[in-house]
Amino acid sequence: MDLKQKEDSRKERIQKLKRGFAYNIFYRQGVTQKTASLNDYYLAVAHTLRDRMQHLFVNSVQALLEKDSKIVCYLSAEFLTGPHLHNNLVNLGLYEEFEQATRETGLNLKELIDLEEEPGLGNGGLGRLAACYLDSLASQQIPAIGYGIRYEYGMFDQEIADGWQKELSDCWLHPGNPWEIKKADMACDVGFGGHTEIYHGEHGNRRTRWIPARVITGVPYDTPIPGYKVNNVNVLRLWSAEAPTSFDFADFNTGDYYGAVKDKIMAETITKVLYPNDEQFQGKKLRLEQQFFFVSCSLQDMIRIHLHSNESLDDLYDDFAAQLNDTHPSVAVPELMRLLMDVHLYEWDKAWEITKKTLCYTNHTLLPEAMEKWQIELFEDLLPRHLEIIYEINNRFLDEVRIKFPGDADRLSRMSIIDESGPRYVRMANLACIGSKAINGVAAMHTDLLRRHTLADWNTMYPGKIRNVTNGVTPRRWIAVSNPRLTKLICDAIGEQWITRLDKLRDLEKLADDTSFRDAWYKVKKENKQDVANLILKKEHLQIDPEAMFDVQVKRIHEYKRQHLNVLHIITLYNRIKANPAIDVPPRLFVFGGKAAPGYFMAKRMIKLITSVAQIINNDPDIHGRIKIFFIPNYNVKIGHIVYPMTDLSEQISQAGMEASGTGNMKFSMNGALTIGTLDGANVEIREEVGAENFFLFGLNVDEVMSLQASGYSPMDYYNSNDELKQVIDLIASGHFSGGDQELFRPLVDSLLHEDKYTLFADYKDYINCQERVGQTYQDRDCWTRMSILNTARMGKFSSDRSIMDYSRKIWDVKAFPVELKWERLPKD
Ligand code: Z2T
Repeated sequence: MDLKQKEDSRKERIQKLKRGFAYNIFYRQGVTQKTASLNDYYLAVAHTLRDRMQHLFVNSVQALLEKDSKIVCYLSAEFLTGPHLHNNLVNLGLYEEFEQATRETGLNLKELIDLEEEPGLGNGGLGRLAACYLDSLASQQIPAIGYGIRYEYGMFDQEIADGWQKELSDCWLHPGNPWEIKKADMACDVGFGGHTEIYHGEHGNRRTRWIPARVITGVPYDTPIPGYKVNNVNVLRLWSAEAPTSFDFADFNTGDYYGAVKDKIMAETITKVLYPNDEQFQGKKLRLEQQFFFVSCSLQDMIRIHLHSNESLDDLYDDFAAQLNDTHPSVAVPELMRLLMDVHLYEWDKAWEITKKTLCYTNHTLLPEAMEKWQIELFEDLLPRHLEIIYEINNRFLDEVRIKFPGDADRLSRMSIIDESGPRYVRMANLACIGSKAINGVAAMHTDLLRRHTLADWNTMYPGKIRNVTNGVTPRRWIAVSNPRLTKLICDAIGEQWITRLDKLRDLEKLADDTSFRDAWYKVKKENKQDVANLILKKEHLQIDPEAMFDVQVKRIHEYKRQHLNVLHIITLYNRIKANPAIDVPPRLFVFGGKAAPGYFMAKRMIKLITSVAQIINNDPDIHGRIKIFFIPNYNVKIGHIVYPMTDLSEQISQAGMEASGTGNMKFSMNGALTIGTLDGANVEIREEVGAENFFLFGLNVDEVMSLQASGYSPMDYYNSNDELKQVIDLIASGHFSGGDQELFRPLVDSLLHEDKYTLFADYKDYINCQERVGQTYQDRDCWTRMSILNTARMGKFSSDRSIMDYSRKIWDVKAFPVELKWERLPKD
C-alpha cells in the first residue's frame, strides 16, 4: 500500500466510525443527534468500539475451542478494572482514529472518556492487581478467563462532610454498561443449605449426594479484555445471582405471589454489594454465600468448557490452571472435590489428584485479623456437604503430618484445617495450602516472611511449594493511558517498544545527564501538576503553586500504612515555621487520598485528623502558603490516573513487615516520582532496582521491629525523649486542630502513647530527618530530575508482564497462544 492508499483507507475507516456513532445513537439509544445526551454519545461511542473488537473476541474464543491450549482461570472476589473506554482504545490502537471521528462529529473524546463510571468492583490493591494481570495475560497472548462477582453496587463512593468520611452507594450500572454481554444460556445453578444423603450407586458403591435447601442461578456477564496491539481478546466473566426461572411455580399454585417475590429478592441479594473491608475479616454469612456462589459457577463453567472437547475430566489440569486470589475463593477446594465425586462420580484419590493439580493459591497479607476463618456452625449450615469433605481432607492430611512428624501435637493443631483452640472454625488458608499445587507470596520480602513465620509449618512440610511472584502493574494503563505527556516524551526519545517490554526503559538512563532531555522531563511533570492545580483551584478554591513539591500518599486508610506518621511530619514542619517564621522550608503540597472501611473507627478518625490539620494549616497566614494539605475525596482508579503523573514524592511508609507488596509504590515510581519509604513489601525490590542513592530510605527493618517488640516497646520513652515529637502530640491533644475539643483525637493520641502497635514513634526521628534530605534534594532541580528519570528508567521489573511471565513459568506452565484471524467481521462493513 502506498501512502495515498493508506490515507484513503484511513479516511474510510473514520467515515465508518462516524456512521457507527450515528447508527448507535439512533438504533441503540433511540434518540436523534439533536436530543442525544452526553451519556447517549458516550454509550454510542463505546458500542462502536465494542463492535470493532467483537470479531477479535469471536476469533479468540473459536481458537481456544479448536486447539486445546491451557487456559488460566483467575478466580477473584474482586476486579478493580477502572474505566474501559480509554484503555481499550489504546490497546486496540484506535485512539487517534476515534479522536478524529468524534471531533468531526462535534464531540470531545476526552470529555466522553471522563464520563465513564468506573466499575469499582474491588477494595484496593488485591482487586487492582487482578485487573493488571488480565491486561498482561491478554497482551502476552495467554488464554485466560477472569472469574468473579458482578456486584450491583461496588466500592462505596466517599464524600467528605465536615472533615468526616461519608459513604454513598456506588450506582455504577445505572447509566448502562456498554462493555458487558449477558450470557443467559450459560447460567449455572448453585445450592445452599440442606443436608446430605448416602445412596448406593453403580456397582453398589456408597455415594453421597447433597440435597440443598435452596438453589440460586448464576448468570454470567462477559466483558472483553483486549491485549495491547494483538488479536487476542480474553474475557472477564462475572456472575450475577438470580432466582431460578422455575422458582415461583409452587408458590404461585398456592397463591403466595408475594412469597415468591420475596424469594426472588433474597436470591438477588447475593451479588448486591461488595464488602468494603480491605484487610479485616468479618465472618458474615452473606459473604460466604458470595464466595461459594461465584466459585461454584466458575468451576461448573470450567468443567463445561473442558467437556466440550474432552471425554472425561481426568486431565482437567492440562487444560486449566485456576489461581485463587487470596483465600476468598478457597472453598474451590471442597467444591471441586464435590463436583468430581458427587456429580462426575470420581473416587476420592483421583478427584484429589485433579483438584490439587488444578488449583494454586496466592497469599496477599500477613495481618492476623485478615485471615479468613468461618465458624463451624455457620459453615455447616450453609455448606454441609463441603464440611464433610473438609473433614475427610483434614483426616487424611493430619495422618500425613503424623507420619512425617510423630508425636508433634502442637504442629498438628497448628496445621489442622479446623481451629479447635476455642469455638471451632474452618481456617481457609490451611485449606488453600493443602488443596493446591503451589502457594505464592507477592513480593520477595513477603514470601520470605511467609516461609519463615506465617506459613513456616507448610514450608517444612512441603519444601519448594511456597514460591515468590513479585507483583507488577500494567504500563498500558499506568503510563500510556494515564500519562500521555510522559508517554510522548519517552516514545520520542527511545521508541515505543517499552510499552510491552518495560525493561527497554533502561535506554532512558543515558539521557539522565542530557540537559535538554531533563528540561523536557521537568516540563512534563510541571504541566501534569499545573493541570491538577487548576482543578483543585476550581473545585476546592485552594491556590496551589505548581513549583511546590507534590508529596502524595494515596491508599486505603489503615493504621499499619501509617498515614498518621505523615501527619506527624506535617505538624512538625508547622511547628518549626511557627517557632521560626524565617526558616527555609521548601513549599510542599501534601496530598492524601483513600477510603476507610466503614466500621474501622481509628481509620475514620485518621481521615478526620488529616482534614482538621488541613483546615488549620491551610488557613494560617504565618505559614505563607509554604505547606498546603489536600485530602482528595473518593480516591479510585480514575483519580489514580491523575495522581500518579503529578507526584514528586511517593509516601510508602508502612511499618516494616506489614505491607505484603504494595502496587501504588510501583505506579508512582514508573511515573517519575521519588519514594520515601521503609524496607517493606516491594519497596525493598524497588530500591534494589533504582539504586539506594535514588530512594529515600528510613525506619526500622522488620528484624528490628520484631526485636523491639519482643523486648517490650515503650512509645512513651520516645515521646519523653524527643521534644519535637512531644510538641506535635501535645498540640493534637490540646485541641489545636479540633476547635479546642480535646476528646476528638484522644483515641488516636492514647493509642499512640500507650500502645503504638505500628511503631510510629520509633520511626519518627528517622522519618523527619529523611524528609529534610528530601526537601534539600528537591531544591536542586537538576539532581531531582536526574533521580526521577533514573527511577522511571529502572522500573522494568515491575511491569505486570514480568509477573505474568513468572506465574506462567513457575506455577501455571502455560505458553503464549497467538490468535490468527480466521473469522471475518460480520456483516462485512
Ligand atoms: C488487599 O488489597 C491486599 C491484601 C489483602 O489481604 C486484601 C486486600 Cl483487599 C487479604 C493487598 C495488600 O495489602 C498489598 O500489600 C498488595 O500489594 C496487594 O494486596 C496485592 O497483592
